[in-house]
Amino acid sequence: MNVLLLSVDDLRPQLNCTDAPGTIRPPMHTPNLDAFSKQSLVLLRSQVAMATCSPSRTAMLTGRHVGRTHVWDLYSYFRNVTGNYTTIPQYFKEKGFLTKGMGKIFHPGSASGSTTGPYPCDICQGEDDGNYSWSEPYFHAIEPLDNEKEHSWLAVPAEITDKTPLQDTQIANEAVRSIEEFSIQKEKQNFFLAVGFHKPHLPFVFPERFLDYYPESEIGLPDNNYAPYDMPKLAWQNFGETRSYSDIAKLNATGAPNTSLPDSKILELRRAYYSAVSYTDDNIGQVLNALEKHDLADNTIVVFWGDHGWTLGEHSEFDKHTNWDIATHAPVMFRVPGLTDNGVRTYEVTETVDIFPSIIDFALNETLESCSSMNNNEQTCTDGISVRSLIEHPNVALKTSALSAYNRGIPKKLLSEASTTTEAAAAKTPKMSNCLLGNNEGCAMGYSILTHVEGGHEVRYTEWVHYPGSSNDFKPVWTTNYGTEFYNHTESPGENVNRFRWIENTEIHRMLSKRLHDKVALSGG
Ligand SMILES: [Ca+2]
Repeated sequence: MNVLLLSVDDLRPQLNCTDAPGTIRPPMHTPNLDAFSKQSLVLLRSQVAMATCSPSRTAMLTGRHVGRTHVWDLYSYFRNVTGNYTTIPQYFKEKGFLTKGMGKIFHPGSASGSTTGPYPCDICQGEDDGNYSWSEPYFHAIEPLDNEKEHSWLAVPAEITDKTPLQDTQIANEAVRSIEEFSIQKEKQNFFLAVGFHKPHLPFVFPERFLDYYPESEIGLPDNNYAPYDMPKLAWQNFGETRSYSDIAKLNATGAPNTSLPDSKILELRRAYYSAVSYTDDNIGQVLNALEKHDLADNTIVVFWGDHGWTLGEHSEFDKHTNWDIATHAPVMFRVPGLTDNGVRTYEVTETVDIFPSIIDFALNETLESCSSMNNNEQTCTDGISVRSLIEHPNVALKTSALSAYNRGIPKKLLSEASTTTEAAAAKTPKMSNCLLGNNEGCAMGYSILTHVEGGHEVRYTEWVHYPGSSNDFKPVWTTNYGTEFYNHTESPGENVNRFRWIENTEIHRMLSKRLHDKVALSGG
């Protein structure tokens, strides 16, 4: 079996094929993903390890939670700061597969081992994890439009895209070319192809024609354009990334809770984001069609995943960077020829660290060892588990809970400020997060689980606690609590009211707290 991994950046957990019919207004136009879902195992409650690019991608690609990778930012490279862990493409490369990557799979720059720029590292082989993961040259497409931080979205007319295809169009074209090449190679080596699309990440740049699917009059405002009632302060993120674009900056939004953006801007952003999603769906359709055209669909496992969700005004946020469901939940689908042909949908909780063990189970019939709770030195192991059983038993729980984490308050430190030589040696880069070094203050960490309680209710339970980093062996201090959240999704699927005070010091509080602490201990701390 071959493997095709399709990755999408900042994809909200709302597609026409992942939500109940009629619940998304206007309906998302995602015909290619809709058709794909009908032949796939659709994980409808999959949770990312951390709702931001590099930590989420590093966790997925190594099969480990952030408590084990120690990647909580956009610049730390796991091989440099923590361990020389095996990645999914590396695993296949070492099995003799052709492994080729393109677009955004790892986070670019120093976070994936760049050898240029201000943060060199001894173990780095170049960005995108270099030769560790890939047997073939990596492909990057250049965005032809210089729109950096100028406008949060751009609908590009056909007369421009016809002459200079957008970045993701170039990636789709290269994927199609690669599939053709793989299909005619004499050696018939199996392949692992990873195709990472940049959209719908900001800025929302897409061919203009995709606006036609979303008439302005049909775009609606979110029904919860306010912060969750009684949330802890640390739960909030001030959507600085969105506010950094000049069209948003001139609105002078503060990013404070419940201040949001003007309604007209929210509608505009929603329409542009939806159009960017449909553009990505169209690109994915071209790649999937190439598999069909070259008779590879029947012997290629296709994995589709988004690295985390995104808020388009829900909670008055325009961001990922939180522990709320709309950020921690992202679509994941597995199309496994012969196993998922009729389509399976499951609402059982799963995690993106399950992707690694699942792919090698489906493609190689191999089992990935669980990582030890005692040490963090194993090169090849996982905090996840194969999702295979959900194909036959989509209503039988795979695991008790899914874990996400988010850190707050990590002032960056220069290497010269690292407090001990050990820390300086571990750093190897000029800036390291306080979560990693833990000198003096450490950071705050929000640990969040999605789980079920008596009566079948799905709930989210989150504790924000002190995390001293290396000075406490990378374990949290549960007794230093900065706030707790509890949302019952039966009562409030949008997580609009923090009901923690209702359960505080009850049996359910003790049960959920123990469940969270046990899960974190099993996931590296
Ligand atoms: Ca992302």
